[in-house]
Amino acid sequence: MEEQKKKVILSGIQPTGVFTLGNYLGAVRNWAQMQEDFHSAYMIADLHALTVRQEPADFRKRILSCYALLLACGVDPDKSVVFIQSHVPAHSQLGWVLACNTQFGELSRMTQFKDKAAQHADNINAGLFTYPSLMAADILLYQADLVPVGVDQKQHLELTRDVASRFNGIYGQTFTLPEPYIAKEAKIMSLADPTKKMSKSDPNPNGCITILDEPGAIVKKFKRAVTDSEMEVCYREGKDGINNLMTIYAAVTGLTMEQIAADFAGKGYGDFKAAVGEAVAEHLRPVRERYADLMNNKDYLTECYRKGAEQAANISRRTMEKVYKKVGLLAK
Ligand code: ATP
Ligand code: LTN
Repeated sequence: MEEQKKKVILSGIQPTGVFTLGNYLGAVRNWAQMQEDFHSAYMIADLHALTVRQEPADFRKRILSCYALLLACGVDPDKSVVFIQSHVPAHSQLGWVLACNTQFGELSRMTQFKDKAAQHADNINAGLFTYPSLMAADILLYQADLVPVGVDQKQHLELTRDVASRFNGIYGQTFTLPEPYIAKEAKIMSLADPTKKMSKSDPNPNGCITILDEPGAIVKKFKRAVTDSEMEVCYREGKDGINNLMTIYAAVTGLTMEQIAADFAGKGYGDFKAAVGEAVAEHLRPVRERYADLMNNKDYLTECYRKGAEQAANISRRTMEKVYKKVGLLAK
């Protein structure tokens, strides 16, 4: 691909816990693949995670370990700008300007806000409500063309486009309108309840595979996965549990749904679940090993996130200066 034709991508993940198999297959794995063909920037969305109460000492450690997880998943600081959101003040600065250009009614419709408000009824803070304006700032600062995310973030992307095009309409062309890039594995479901998304913050540990789980634990969780009362391994409406396991198996082996159905024809769910568990454990082994190496080399991690912050600040400065000027703030 010619250098000047490369599109720009940006995405982020909150340091709210160890990444799940859902985060990995639905988002982070694709980030590593996409960095070859795009100008890419990836960030740890630590400011977003503050919308939920965090224990400070724990949180500080988790931000670093999530940064290491990104690299362990194949995101390469020599190919992408890999940074921590709070290290680049332009995110907060543009977040404020965009919050002043986002309507109360628009934010009230966000399903992530409604879900999180229900989960944390004792802390429905203003940041949780204005979260999408900050996310819009993350994306628009880099003039991103594409944003690789799981399907649960599609609504935030639509809001980002609405805010950007309204801003462009009022102040003149300022922001590129970003498109969501949604993977096939856009929604990996909980193993304990296949009607619910697999999530870092699921209180039921059996529902969720983290990318650092030991092979034995992975195999055990898949053995316990909720399925149905039939016996046929095939992808069909109504078979939520089996559909989810087939999606996961296809994602880690590269097989098609037809090949999987043929391979397991006449075999029971027990064999299939064991095969999925083993394939996932094997697939994640190098990620876990790379993570352990990186956590033994904190100086390298520090060097990487400092370099990332500097690169991100340089790219975002141009947009920020343009925005302050367009809205009529007085230059220093
Ligand atoms: P939390 O439990 O803290 O809300 P989360 O597990 O939903 O977190 P995020 O940090 O909100 O994860 O999401 C990071 C990325 O992973 C996003 O692009 C999101 O769309 C994607 N993602 C999250 N869960 C899944 C899933 N189950 N399947 C596919 N993609 C997912
Ligand atoms: N809101 C996202 C995390 C996130 C993000 C972003 C994703 C913060 N800023 C910018 C894409 C682009 C989430 O909860 N998964």
